[in-house]
Amino acid sequence: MTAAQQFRIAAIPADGVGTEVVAAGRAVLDAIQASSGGRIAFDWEELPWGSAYYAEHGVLMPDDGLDVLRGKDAIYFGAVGWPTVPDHVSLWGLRLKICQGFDQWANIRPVTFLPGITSPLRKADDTDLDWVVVRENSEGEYAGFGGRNFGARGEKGEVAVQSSVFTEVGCERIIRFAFDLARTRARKKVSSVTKSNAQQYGMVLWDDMFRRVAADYPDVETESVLVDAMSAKFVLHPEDLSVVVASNLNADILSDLGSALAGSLGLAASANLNPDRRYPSMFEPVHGSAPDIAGQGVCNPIGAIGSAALMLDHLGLPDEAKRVQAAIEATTAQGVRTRDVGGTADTETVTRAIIANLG
Ligand code: GGG
Repeated sequence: MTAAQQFRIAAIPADGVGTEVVAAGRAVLDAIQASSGGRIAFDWEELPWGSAYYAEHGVLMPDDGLDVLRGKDAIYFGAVGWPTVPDHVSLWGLRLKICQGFDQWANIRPVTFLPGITSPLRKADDTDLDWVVVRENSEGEYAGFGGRNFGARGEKGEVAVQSSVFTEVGCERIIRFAFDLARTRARKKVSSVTKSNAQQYGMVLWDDMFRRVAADYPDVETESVLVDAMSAKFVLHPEDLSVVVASNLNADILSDLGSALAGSLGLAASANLNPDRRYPSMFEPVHGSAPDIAGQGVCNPIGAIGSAALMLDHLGLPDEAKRVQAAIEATTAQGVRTRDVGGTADTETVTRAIIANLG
């Protein structure tokens, strides 16, 4: 018998429904391991980081947290954010610390239309919508440069400055990534999104880089669209989309719009990739911690389970990734759905159905 392939994975459920959906994803991965005939072994380390950890330690993760994660093959993340901690503190203290600390510069967010789920966009003759938002994940509006001056000029004198940073290297690598991805898809097209009429420095550099990189990919269709017009296009002409590449903030907003159009934010999976593979990549649902429904066992686990499929693919297990994605599709087609997508099933029922559908 050949030795099992071992994968060291850190689980960081973090806050709110993050704990519920990571448990669901782990149950699916346990089933993949169990059905592999000893071929695959996931070696988990679950880390208790997040807003509860902050209440005890004053930080979202320990100072040596990146060292703890460094030797892992992947990180499986839930969601961060809880009403007891200011949102910018929790985001910067955990998710962004990991994404930026490990140079996970490519955030892939597929917009997937699942069978049996009503979408405001789906028409009877139009069942094969799917596109991917590629989010620049290391700089742009999330560079973290700025400051606040607390009223140095007296009453109502406060000033806050937040600077975006666009670098030639940062723009080129994410745009090139988008073109390489487009070449693997049926529709070979990249739509670049900026607001470069108003953001006349950084986003004009982005547009310049887009034109330069596009010249290396004459077989790929291109378009440059302003973010406001792209929001309308998501709704009015989604059939014209394949790969959409945008800066950190614009892509974050567009991917939420895309997943809502596909039926629910709870469905959307994502991968934060360090494509150079010097550091571990991180896989997480697009959604946040949803304090309004946390702890009730009713959240949608599909975004997290889809993220587990992306992780399997990244780990070199494409057949297992396809099995998980097919099981998700079989489950929604059977009408086993949480309430955000019109069903009555709870998180556990959907998870069990996906496991049963692994085949
Ligand atoms: N699982 C994704 C997550 O936890 N998101 C929390 C959030 O507030 N994200 C904002 C962002 O990353 O831009």
